[in-house]
Order: sequence, then structure tokens, then C-alpha cells
Amino acid sequence: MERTFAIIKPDAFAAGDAGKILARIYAEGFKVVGIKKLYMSKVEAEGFYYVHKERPFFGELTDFMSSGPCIVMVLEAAGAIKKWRDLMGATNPAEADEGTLRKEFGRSIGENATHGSDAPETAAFEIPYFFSGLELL
Ligand code: FUP
Repeated sequence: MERTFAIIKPDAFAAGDAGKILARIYAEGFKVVGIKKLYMSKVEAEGFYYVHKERPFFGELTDFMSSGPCIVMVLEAAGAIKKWRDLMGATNPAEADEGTLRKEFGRSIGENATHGSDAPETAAFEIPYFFSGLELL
């Protein structure tokens, strides 16, 4: 079993799509090991996305991620990292396959409804950024 880190981003949370996205998560067979709503500060968003700090969209990205509440999760499944990224679809909703979460719920390349770790090392940073061991029992 593998664990990945996932976010229902502020656009999807504000639109009332969190329940539908969670239903898909369960339907696809993930175990929800950790889940909580939080309202990230700008500084917390900058820390989370520090790998992108030199990218031109960093300011816009961290403004958006701190613009409203989101839901952060730890999901478990066989091959969870790839399985969750496949379910999310391409970064840009306009390029995402039919049936993916970003196709159905994303608005733009920036406001794309969901986040998921892209590799085991990323998950190993992202999970403890938001969850303590006690929250994942
Ligand atoms: P992903 O792993 O699919 O979330 O995509 P990236 O790690 O490349 O980008 C992280 C986030 O930055 C995306 F979810 C949205 C934002 N982004 C932009 O706003 N503009 C871009 O051109 C690329 C990414």
C-alpha cells in the first residue's frame, strides 16, 4: 500500500464540489487515512509550493491557494500516487481527459480543483507538512 497527499482546492471547495470529489475518491477504492478542512495562509502556501518559487506563476498560485478554505487529505491505495494523478487528470483542465476530476471540476490551469503528490519524495514532504502521525492513525 502507498500513501499520497491530496487537496480539494479553494475553487472546488467554494463551488460546493467537495462532496462529489470525495464520492469519487471512495468509489475508486482509496482509503481516506487523513482529512481536514483548513484555510491556508499565504506563508503556508508559499512553504508548500516552495519548489515552484522561481516560476512566474508562484505569486498567483499562492494567492489562490490562500484565497479560501480547502480540504487536505492523505489517501491510501496500491500505487496511490499514480492512481490519484490519473484520477485528477492533466494540470490544465482544458487538456484533461473525460472522466477526470480536473476535466469535470477545474476552471483553468491555475484553478484546477485538485492537487496530488507527483512522486514518493514529494508525498514524503507534503504529508507531514499538513498532518501529524496522530492524525493518520
Ligand atoms: P500538477 O502537479 O499537475 O499540480 O502541476 P504543477 O506541479 O506543474 O503545478 C502546480 C500548480 O501550479 C498547478 F496545479 C497550477 C499551477 N500552475 C499555474 O498556475 N500555471 C502553470 O503554468 C502551471 C502550473
